[in-house]
Amino acid sequence: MAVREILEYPHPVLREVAKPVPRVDDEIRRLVDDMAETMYDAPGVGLAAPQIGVSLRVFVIDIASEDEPSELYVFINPEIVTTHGTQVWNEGCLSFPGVSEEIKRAEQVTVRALDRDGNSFELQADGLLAVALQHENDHLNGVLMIDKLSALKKRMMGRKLAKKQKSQDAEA
Ligand code: GNR
Ligand code: NI
Repeated sequence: MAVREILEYPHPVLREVAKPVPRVDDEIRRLVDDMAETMYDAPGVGLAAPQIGVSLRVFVIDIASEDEPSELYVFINPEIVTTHGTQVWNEGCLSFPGVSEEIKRAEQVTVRALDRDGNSFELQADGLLAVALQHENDHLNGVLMIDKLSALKKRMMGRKLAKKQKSQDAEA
């Protein structure tokens, strides 16, 4: 297992539509293990394969808080099959370090996917788990949280990111 580098916006891999996993084999299980380790190291509540430069339809989620035992969910070739309602959550993204914005999403989702052993399962989620599922599923389609913002918030975030880039360039 290894902690992998997390790609940041505007890395072009983050904009690709990820490809389905043809077969859940040991190589995919190694990828999943690296993703889990990278997510826990960050730390984050989820991580999608494109964020470590792998354009495959895989993500991991663990929404357990620090005082709870960890509960890792693995999603391979996920499909959101139903959604209900709306909710707003203050979201962050490891590919946009230091920024967070309120984003509107479905309140409840049902997702179907393959697990680490290649077995199909279905999960119904609400609250933060539903938010994380939709956030990670977006990553597989090259959709980023900045795309979900109003024009005004998008401009503000664009300015924030440009300012950060400028100070990083000054450091380098
Ligand atoms: O760590 C993360 N926190 C988070 C908080 C609210 C809504 C979504 C997320 S996902 C994010 C990790 C990440 O960037 N996953 O792609
Ligand atoms: Ni993200």
